[in-house]
Amino acid sequence: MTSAPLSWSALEDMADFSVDYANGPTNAQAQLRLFGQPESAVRVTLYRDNHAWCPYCQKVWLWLEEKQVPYRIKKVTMFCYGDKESWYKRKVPSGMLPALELDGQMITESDDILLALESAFGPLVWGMKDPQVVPLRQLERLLFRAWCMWLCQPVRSAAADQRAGEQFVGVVQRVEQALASTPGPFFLPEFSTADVVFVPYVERMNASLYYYKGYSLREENPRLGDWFDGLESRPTYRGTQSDFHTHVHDLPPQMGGCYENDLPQTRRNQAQVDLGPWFGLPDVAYPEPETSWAEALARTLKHRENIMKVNPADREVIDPALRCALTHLITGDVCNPPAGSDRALRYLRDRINVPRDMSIYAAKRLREALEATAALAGDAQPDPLPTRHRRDQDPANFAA
Ligand SMILES: N[C@@H](CCC(=O)N[C@@H](CS)C(=O)NCC(=O)O)C(=O)O
Repeated sequence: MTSAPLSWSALEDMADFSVDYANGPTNAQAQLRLFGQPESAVRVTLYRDNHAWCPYCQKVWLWLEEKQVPYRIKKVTMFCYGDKESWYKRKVPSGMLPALELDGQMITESDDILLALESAFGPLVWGMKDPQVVPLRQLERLLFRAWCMWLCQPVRSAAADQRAGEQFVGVVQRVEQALASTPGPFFLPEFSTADVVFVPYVERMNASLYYYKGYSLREENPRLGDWFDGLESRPTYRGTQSDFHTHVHDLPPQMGGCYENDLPQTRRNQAQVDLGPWFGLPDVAYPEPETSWAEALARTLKHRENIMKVNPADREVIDPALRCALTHLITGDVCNPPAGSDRALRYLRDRINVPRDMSIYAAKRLREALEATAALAGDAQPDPLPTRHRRDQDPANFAA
């Protein structure tokens, strides 16, 4: 069915989605997490980056969620997308993230933060210095270095790229063996610190190698596949989980560059991550919740003024075009956007961030609706996303 775009207020009426930020499941929007306890129980403040791009922040965030330690969240800008807040530089002169305040004492360095949290609240089953965890932490660093050698060095030749890939896969085999040594999906018999330590970078490896090297870590390695499935059975992990599109475009400025090879598989993977279809990518495998359409709608409506303000198209174009895309998202009806709105809708498509803006399936639904609506107007693509910085994402432009 073809229909006219719904008004903002009609769309509001259909956005039936709400979250208990403080006591509900893990979410990226909360500024206070209580887990059913009174606010007076809060001893911890976590300083993490605005966009949930910082891997070391994810490690501490996931740990706090798993242990259900009540905490406050203060968000800080990373150098690659904006200016560091002066109040934060007074607390942490280097500006580095994450930082944590525990009973008024500031701690930096994610490993030191976890050690301090373990002293105050007990370990997450097996702690950072447990003799079973220490060699796994070393293995994680080995994997990290092999990943950097492959991804973050300019590709000198196809043979050199292949060798770096083989070296990485060699370390992955050791990770597979470590995972195979326990019956369940995790590194030790229960989900623990060891898993938390692997999560941030293995999630980023899965995304970046798929896109830049045509290599699917999650699909090629059965134990890691089970490990990802095990993570996704946990609402804590789901709340911090990002997607391929977000990571492959947030990593280059953070890592100082990500270098692609020119395998046909790489080209195919890049086309799917950038242009869709986004369903079927190996960045998520748990079943889609029924709420993803409503979540995508509600989250977009909440920020629609800023979304339209930063869009390169004029208000007269982006306003009806965005309403068309949201009408299509929530009703399934075809809604023709104004001429010239294809680039504007795809500009937004490229900037949906998971989990900052919404959860992984909601983002896929929104990207699909934006792309389907843009395609009715034409095939114009926006400029590619920048790779040296992401000032297009400067939170200052999105302030209320
Ligand atoms: N060894 C540190 C590394 C932390 C780190 O490298 N943080 C990066 C972000 S992932 C950072 O704060 N960079 C400054 C910035 O981007 O603003 C830790 O484990 O906490």
